[in-house]
Amino acid sequence: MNGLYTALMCSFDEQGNINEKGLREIVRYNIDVSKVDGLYVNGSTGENFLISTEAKKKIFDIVKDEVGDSVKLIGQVGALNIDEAIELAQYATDLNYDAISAVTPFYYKFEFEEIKDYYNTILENVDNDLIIYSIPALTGVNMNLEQFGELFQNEKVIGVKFTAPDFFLLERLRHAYPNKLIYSGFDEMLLSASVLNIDGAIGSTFNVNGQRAKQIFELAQNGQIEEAREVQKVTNDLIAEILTNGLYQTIKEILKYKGVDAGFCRKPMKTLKPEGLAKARKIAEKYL
Ligand code: HMN
Repeated sequence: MNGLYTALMCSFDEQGNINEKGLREIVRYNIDVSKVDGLYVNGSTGENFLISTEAKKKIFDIVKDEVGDSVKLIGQVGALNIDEAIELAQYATDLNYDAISAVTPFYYKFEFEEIKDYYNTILENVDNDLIIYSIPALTGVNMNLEQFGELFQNEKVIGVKFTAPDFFLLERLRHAYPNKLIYSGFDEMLLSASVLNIDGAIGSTFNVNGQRAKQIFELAQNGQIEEAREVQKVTNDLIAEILTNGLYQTIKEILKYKGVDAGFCRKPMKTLKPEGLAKARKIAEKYL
């Protein structure tokens, strides 16, 4: 399960329906051009929290059908409705997803014991491994070293997607739990995380910048830090421009520039205006 995983985008039409042809093209681009090691399906980047349970299942189906066994698949199933999380976990498991992942429950201020119970309850109901999805900036859930350790006591919890700029905690986690998988979640910090000996990374910008991300990760693993820094510099120039123009919208426009029918984002996400579209095209021409 090591390596680079794209946090997969989904193509939607202007009404917000899944564009199956476009989704398959995004999958193919990631596998054939970016050559990533796996896909993280129905994460934030897949606009998972904006779509119905049926749509989530349909995306799991289409992606598995397109991928077969060619790369690893992690299915994100986390939901505030725990019954939905269990249903999706069982669904992805039946489709032979290699692992599931679940975001920490958010919105309500859950106590840690409640968060632990959420993970253990999902896992009592599904025969698969799970990767915790920790993204404090979006969920407000900050867990410390000991709390991660408590979650890791369940042997079906095989790792964490660590999307936080806390390198002290990341370093502590790495040394405390050498047998758990740690994936870095912020693409702009990939090199900094890689030197701490992470097992892989999961990122949205890998949809278009997967080749550079792989280089950064592999160069860092080989100790070629100076070379890795240069690739991270170009990557961060690209990410900075994407972030100021609209993250998911701009990635979709770059994919379209590469001939991939990436469609639109679902409301309430914005649609790019002509200036934003022009800017996205400039970014694509400059970096890809
Ligand atoms: C997912 O769940 O879709 C991703 O794994 C999330 C991933 O960590 C991305 N975070 C968000 O989009 C909030 C990053 O790739 C991020 O987009 C990137 O580092 C730019 O900031």
